[in-house]
Amino acid sequence: MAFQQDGYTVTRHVCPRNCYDACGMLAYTKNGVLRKVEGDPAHGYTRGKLCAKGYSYVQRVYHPERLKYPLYRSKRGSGSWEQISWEKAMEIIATKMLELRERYGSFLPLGLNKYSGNFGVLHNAVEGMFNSIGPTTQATGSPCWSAGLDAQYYDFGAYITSDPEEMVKARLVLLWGVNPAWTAVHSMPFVYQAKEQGAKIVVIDPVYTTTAKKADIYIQVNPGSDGALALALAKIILTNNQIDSRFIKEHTVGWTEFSDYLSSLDLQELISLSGQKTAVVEELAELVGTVKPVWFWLGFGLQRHAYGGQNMRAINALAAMTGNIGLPGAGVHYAHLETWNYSGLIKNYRSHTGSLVRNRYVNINQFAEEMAKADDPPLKMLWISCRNLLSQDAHQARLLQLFANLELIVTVDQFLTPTALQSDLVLPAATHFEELDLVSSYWHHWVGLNEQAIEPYYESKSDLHIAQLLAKTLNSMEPGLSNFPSEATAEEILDREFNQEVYNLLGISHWRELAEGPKRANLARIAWENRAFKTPSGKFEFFSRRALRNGLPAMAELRLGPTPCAEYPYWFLTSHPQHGLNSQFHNLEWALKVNPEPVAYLHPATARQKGIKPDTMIRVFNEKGQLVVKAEVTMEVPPHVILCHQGWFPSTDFNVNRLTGSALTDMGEVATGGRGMAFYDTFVDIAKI
Ligand SMILES: Nc1nc2c(c(=O)[nH]1)N[C@H]1C(S)=C(S)[C@@H](COP(=O)(O)OP(=O)(O)OC[C@H]3O[C@@H](n4cnc5c(=O)[nH]c(N)nc54)[C@H](O)[C@@H]3O)O[C@H]1N2
Ligand SMILES: Nc1nc2c(c(=O)[nH]1)N[C@H]1C(S)=C(S)[C@@H](COP(=O)(O)OP(=O)(O)OC[C@H]3O[C@@H](n4cnc5c(=O)[nH]c(N)nc54)[C@H](O)[C@@H]3O)O[C@H]1N2
Ligand code: SF4
Ligand SMILES: [Mo]
Repeated sequence: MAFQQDGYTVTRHVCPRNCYDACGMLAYTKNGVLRKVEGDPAHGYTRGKLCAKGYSYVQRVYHPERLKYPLYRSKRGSGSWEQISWEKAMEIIATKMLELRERYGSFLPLGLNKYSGNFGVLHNAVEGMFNSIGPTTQATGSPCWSAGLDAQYYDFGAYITSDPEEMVKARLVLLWGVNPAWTAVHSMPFVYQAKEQGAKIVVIDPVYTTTAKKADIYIQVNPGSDGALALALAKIILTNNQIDSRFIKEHTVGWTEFSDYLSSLDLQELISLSGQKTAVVEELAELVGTVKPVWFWLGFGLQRHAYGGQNMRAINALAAMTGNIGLPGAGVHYAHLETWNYSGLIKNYRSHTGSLVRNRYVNINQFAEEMAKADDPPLKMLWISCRNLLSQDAHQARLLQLFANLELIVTVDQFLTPTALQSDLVLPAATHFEELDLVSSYWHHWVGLNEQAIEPYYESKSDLHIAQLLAKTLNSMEPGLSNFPSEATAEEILDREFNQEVYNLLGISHWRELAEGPKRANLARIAWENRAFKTPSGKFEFFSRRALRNGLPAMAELRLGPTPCAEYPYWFLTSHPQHGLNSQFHNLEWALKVNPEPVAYLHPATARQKGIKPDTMIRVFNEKGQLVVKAEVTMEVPPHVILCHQGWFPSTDFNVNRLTGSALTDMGEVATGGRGMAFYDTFVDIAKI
C-alpha cells in the first residue's frame, strides 16, 4: 500500500523493461506529480539500488516529446500529424478490421507484432484482445534468447537457474558472452563478493568490456567460436583425466559417444579456431578441470550466432563432465521462466467458440519476408505494441517494403519512435507509474507489484485499457464479437491471473500482499540440486534424441558458422548499450549527456589500415545498407571487429539493423516457436568519409 514519507506519497514498482534485473523501485509523488524514483530496499536482489536508466524515469515520464494524444495522419509520410480523440481512433481501427474481415473472410489480414517494451503481466491484454475475435496473424518467437533456451532444453530438459546470489560460493566464475557490468548491474556485487572470497573471475568475450576489466582473466575469443573453445577445454580435461566420473555415471547419458567424439577432435584446430594461444587454453582448462565449484553464466550475446545454441551445448557439456551442476556455487546459468506461471487467462487463448485460436504465427525474426510472401490472405493491417521494430529488427529494408503494402499501421508507444513515424495511427501508452501491474524476472527469483503512482499522462492509456476500449468499440459495431473482459478492472484481471500454485510459490494468499514488498519465490536456490533433469532420460543428456529428431546434431559437435569474407572483412557486433535499454532511454537528458551520439569502435590497426582518424565520421556498410557514424579508435575491440552498440538516437538516422539480417540461429523453435536471430553474424566493410 502507498505510504507517506517526508511529505511524499510513496508507491512500489518494478521496472518492467526487458532486463535481467527487474528492479524493485519506489516512486515519490507530491500532488499527483512524480518527483523522484529510488530503489526499493525491500527487494532482496536489487537491494535499494537502480541503474542510471532507472533513476532517470522522471525524465522519461515528463519528457517534452512524450506522446499525449492519439495521432493520425490520413497520408502516411506526409509528416503532419493530427490530434484525434480516442473514439475517433477506435472507430478508424474497428472499421478497418471489419472491412478486412468482410473482404477476406477472416481477421487473418490483421497482424500483431508485440515484444519486450514492457514485460508486465497485464500487457498480455494485447494478445488477449486479438485472440478474443478469432484467428489473426501474430509474431511469435523472440529476437532475444531463443537459441539459448533450446540449448538448455535439450541438455537439461528445462531452463532453470540458481538464485544469482549463490554465485558468491563459486571458486571460479566464467562470464561467457555476457556483460553484466552494463546489462545486469545488480549481479556485479555478487561477482565482486565471489572474488573477495577467493574466486577467480574469467570473462570470455571478443570485446574487452567493462565486465572484462573487472576480471582476473580475459579471453578474447573469436566471435561464434565458443563451441571450439569449450570443446578444446573439454578435450584437455578429458586427456588429463580431470572429469567427474561419478557425476557422469550417475546423472548423465551419452558420455561414451561424447568422449569418443572429443577424442576424435584435433586440439590445435579447435584452439586456432577460437583465436587463442595454446598456453592460454591450457591454463583455463587447468582451472576448469581442477577448481570446484565453477559458476558458468552464459549470456545472450553468446547465442546471437548461427550456431549459438550448439556452442552453448558445448559449454553445458563442459560443466557436466566436470560435475559442476547442482552444487552450491556451481551450475550453468542462462535464464529461467519459473516465476511466469500465471494462469494466462488474460491471453485468452481460447476464443469465444471454446476452441484454441488458430492464429497464423510468424517468426518475429522473419516477419517482413514471411508477410511479404503471404497471400492467403495477405497482411493488410498491423498493430504494434511494446515494440520498436524499425529500430530493433533485422531486415530493416524489407520491413519498410512490407509497411508500404499495409493499409493501416497502428503503433502504441510513449514516443514517436522510428516505427511510430512510419505508422498511420499512434496511440499514447501509459508508463508503469500510471498503471497497476505485476512483473517477474527471467534472472533472479523475485516478483513484485507495480502500483499506480500517478494518473496517466494527458490522454495516454495502459495497453490493458486500450485493449478494452477496442473490444467495446468492436462490440458496439457487432455485438458479441469480442469476449475480452472489457469492463473488468485491472485488479479483477490480476485476481484471475493468480492461482493457488502461484500463491504457494510466492508464499502469499493475495497479490495485494506484494504491495508490502516484492517476494522471493519458493524455488530451489540451487538449480538441479536434486539432479532430477527434465529430459526424457531424466539425466543430463550429452546425447539428445530430441535434438536429433528436430534435425539438430545429437551432441555438442563442432559447427562452424559464417566468418568475414574478402568483401566484408569485419564482424559487426551490435551488443547492448550501457545507457540505453534496446531502443529505450537514449533520448533522455542524462543519457544524452554521457552518450550524445552513436559511435563505431575500431582497433588502431584497422583505423591505420583504412586511413581513419579518431573521432571522424566513417561509413560502415555491407550489401544491405550503410551507416554513417563517428569512429572511436580503441584497443578494446580486436582488429577484425567493428562494434556499434544497438539503440535509437532520435536526432540521427543511426540504425544498426539496416545492416543485419542474414541468418537465423540454429535453435529456438521449441521454447519460443521460432529460431532466434544471428544478429552478431553480420559482416561489414568500413571507409573514411
Ligand atoms: N542489432 C541488434 N538488434 C537487436 C539486438 C542486438 O543485440 N543487436 N537485441 C535484440 C533483443 S535482445 C531484443 S530483446 C530486442 C528488443 O526490441 P523491442 O522489443 O522492440 O524493445 P525496446 O526497444 O526495449 O522497446 C520497444 C518499445 O516499447 C515501448 N514501450 C515501453 N513501454 C511500453 C508500454 O507499456 N506499452 C507500449 N505499447 N509500448 C511500450 C518503448 O517506448 C519502445 O519504443 O531487440 C533486438 N534487436
Ligand atoms: N544497459 C542495458 N541492459 C540491458 C539491455 C540493454 O540494452 N542495455 N538489454 C536487455 C536485454 S533485452 C538483453 S537480451 C540483455 C543482453 O545482455 P547480455 O546477455 O550481456 O548480451 P549482449 O549485450 O547481447 O552481449 C554480451 C556480450 O557478448 C559478447 N559477444 C558477442 N558475440 C560473442 C561470441 O561469439 N562469444 C562470446 N563469448 N561473446 C560474444 C558481446 O561482445 C557482449 O559484450 O541485457 C538486458 N539488459
Ligand atoms: S533497466 Fe534494468 S537495471 Fe535499470 S532500473 Fe530497470 S530493471 Fe533495473
Ligand atoms: Mo533481449
